[in-house]
Amino acid sequence: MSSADLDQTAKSILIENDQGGYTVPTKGLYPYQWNWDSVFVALGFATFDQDRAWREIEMLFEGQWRDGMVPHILFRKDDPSYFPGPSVWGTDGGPIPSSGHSQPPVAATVISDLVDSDTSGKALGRAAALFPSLMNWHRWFLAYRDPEAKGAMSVIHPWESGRDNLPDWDDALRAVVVKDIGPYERKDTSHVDPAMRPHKEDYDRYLSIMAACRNVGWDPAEVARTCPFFVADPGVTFIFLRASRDLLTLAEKLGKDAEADEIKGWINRMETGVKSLWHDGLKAHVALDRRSGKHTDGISSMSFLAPYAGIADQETLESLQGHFDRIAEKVRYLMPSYDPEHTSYEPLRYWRGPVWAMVNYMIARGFAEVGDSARAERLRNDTASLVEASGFAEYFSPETAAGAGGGTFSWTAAIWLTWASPTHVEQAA
Ligand code: 9WN
Repeated sequence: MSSADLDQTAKSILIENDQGGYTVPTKGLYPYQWNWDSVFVALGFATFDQDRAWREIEMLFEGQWRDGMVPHILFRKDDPSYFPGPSVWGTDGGPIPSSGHSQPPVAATVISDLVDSDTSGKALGRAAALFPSLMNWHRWFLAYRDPEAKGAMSVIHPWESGRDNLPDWDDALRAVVVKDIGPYERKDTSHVDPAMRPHKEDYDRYLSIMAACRNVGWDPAEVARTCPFFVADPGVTFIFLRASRDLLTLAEKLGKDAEADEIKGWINRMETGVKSLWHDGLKAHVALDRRSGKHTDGISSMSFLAPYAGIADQETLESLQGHFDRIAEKVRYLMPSYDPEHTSYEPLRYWRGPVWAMVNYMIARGFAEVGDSARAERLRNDTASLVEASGFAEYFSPETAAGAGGGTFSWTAAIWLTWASPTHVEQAA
């Protein structure tokens, strides 16, 4: 298929997955609105319909909880093809039935991008309307995912990281006692090959964490204090830090001086705190289990988001470039979600090895911003090759380019349109 045909297919996927203002990640497997999926999807819509791009994010924020949290799933209508649905979550924090935790906060960054690429003259007004909600969401992260102000964001559930079965969570997850879950029936493995999904032992613990949080009524302070899973994640930390910098730019554009000062304080806190995730042996940022105090021992794709977050001192940058080149010797397509030289690496099992288009986009953006255009281009070319080989899959084998997980996937289509498509590159040149 030519690039122009793929552009057309990508647009059709977004339009097909549109539910009237919000987009499902893919039909069947994920029939609801997911948080960070929607935000990346907005970038795709923005390439041909800016109004629709804003609508996607506005509809996401319609589900914001009273405490500021923006949930990871909004259950606008019940759909039996997904488990766990709203009744299992048992939440009551916001105006729309939802899950009980959040997802990586990419929204401020994408909103700032939409303002920069605006041709309608309406973007700054729409950003201004969302600005207080963005502030409250970021404050919520600081209060409840970094309650001791250590300057690194934790997740209370692997799903909150967006990287469900990443090997980084293995030890912390094994420490979760399986209880209060009863019998349950998974739906994901009826849509997708079970070999590409998490194991049952993982799901037992995903549900046990939910049960523990339900038992404290999803009260955010209680969740932070008692949740059996509480792990500082370099992915969410870097994305939050980057988003806070973009929120600062937005605050300045909107003349919000007090908020701008407040955000500068957050950035200082994160720039200092992120050092606690540095692993001296690996020379990269890794996860840190706050309950056990232990660092994990592997490099994930989001370790490469340091430059994206503005952490680009010489030691970090040179070390990441070294890891990048080492990994490029081991697999054909970058960036595998986990180090292919680690014993936990599995090329087709979800977040234990496969390549994800939107992660490549963020890593490449950071590398390009610090002047490493060669590695940024390598990521763009690999992403394009994966889509050309296997279409708009959920994720891809870094070894064979085989597409895996769900098909006709919204964020893969969106990332193609906004960044990976050779057509887009020609237009941008
Ligand atoms: C749980 C929708 C979501 C993504 C996540 C991805 C996967 C869900 C699941 O799908 O997670 O949130 O049921 O597996 O890991 O990043 O947002 O595409």
